[in-house]
Amino acid sequence: MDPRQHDQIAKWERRWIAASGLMSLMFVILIAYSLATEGVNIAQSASRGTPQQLLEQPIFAQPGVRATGPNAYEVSLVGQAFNWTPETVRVPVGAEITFYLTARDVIHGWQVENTNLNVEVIPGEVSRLIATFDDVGRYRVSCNEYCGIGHQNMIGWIEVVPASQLVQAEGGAAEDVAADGTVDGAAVYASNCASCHGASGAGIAGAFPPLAGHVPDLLARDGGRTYLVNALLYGLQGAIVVDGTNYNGVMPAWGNLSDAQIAAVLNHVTTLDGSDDPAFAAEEIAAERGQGRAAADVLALRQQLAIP
Ligand code: HEC
Ligand SMILES: [Cu+2]
Repeated sequence: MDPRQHDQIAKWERRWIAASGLMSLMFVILIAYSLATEGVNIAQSASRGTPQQLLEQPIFAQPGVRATGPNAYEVSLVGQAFNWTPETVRVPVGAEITFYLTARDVIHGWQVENTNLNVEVIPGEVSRLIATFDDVGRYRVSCNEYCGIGHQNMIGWIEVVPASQLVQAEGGAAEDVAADGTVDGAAVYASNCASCHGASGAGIAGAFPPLAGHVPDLLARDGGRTYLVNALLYGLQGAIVVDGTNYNGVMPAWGNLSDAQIAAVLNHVTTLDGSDDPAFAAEEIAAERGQGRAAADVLALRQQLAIP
């Protein structure tokens, strides 16, 4: 064997080693550069518990924005398939914002586009993240961990406004309450229901039942009115058939919405196809609250409606 052949190989090997060394160096430089220009923002785990315990904490029972000091705010957010509660968060520019995030069902990812805010949102865990927005604007929040069939609709917003423009936010409800105190059912629907049932209530065959034209059918049956109120307050789980299509999914409970919001959204979904106003009243919702029903109990209520 010619020993020079080994030299030849060693030379190319050296070049490859140099090339990969150079690449590592480039990575280090790029990381240092992005740390210097973008900063680091790593979420911390603030507390743990069962998802239910965490959701019962005051900050998550009434998620939203609260002032905690001069130019300091606290924002609590709940992620669930397939939306963020509240959907829109309004905070002042330049203030220190502490975000607390948790999930109701599965793991979601909370990413504020074009910023370095990116947190994994985990059921049973509260993630804390501190941020300051230097520019006024409307920032889009998307879910970046695949969480189910409506994942791509899981969009939220952060509106960063001049401090003078900030009306003290009252939880997530402010958006759909008009100046005269009436609740806009279409706005409640757009924020909470459209991600699954579709903007026009057409649903997705096999996954999310249609509501337009179907809810008046449910309402017309004996017990239909009470059933609808319960489906909103306690959710619905189990096998159902709508217009000959099978569904066997889970609808989360909407008990975090106020009585007036639930009444308004029920009026909205009942009249999507131009049916008469069923005039659900907040008192009717209040009467069914606090019964501690489960989504499966609501299925039993539905079975009593004798749907063909
Ligand atoms: C996460 C997705 C999702 C969201 C958001 C959602 N739903 Fe549902 N909804 C479902 C699923 C899934 C079902 C069927 C459950 C089953 O298969 O048992 C359902 C069922 C229903 C039903 C009962 C239909 C029937 O035939 O009995 C009504 C009424 C309803 N939803 C209204 C609403 C309203 C109003 C909102 C907003 C406040 C809403 N839903 C938000 C997924 C969702
Ligand atoms: Cu998600």
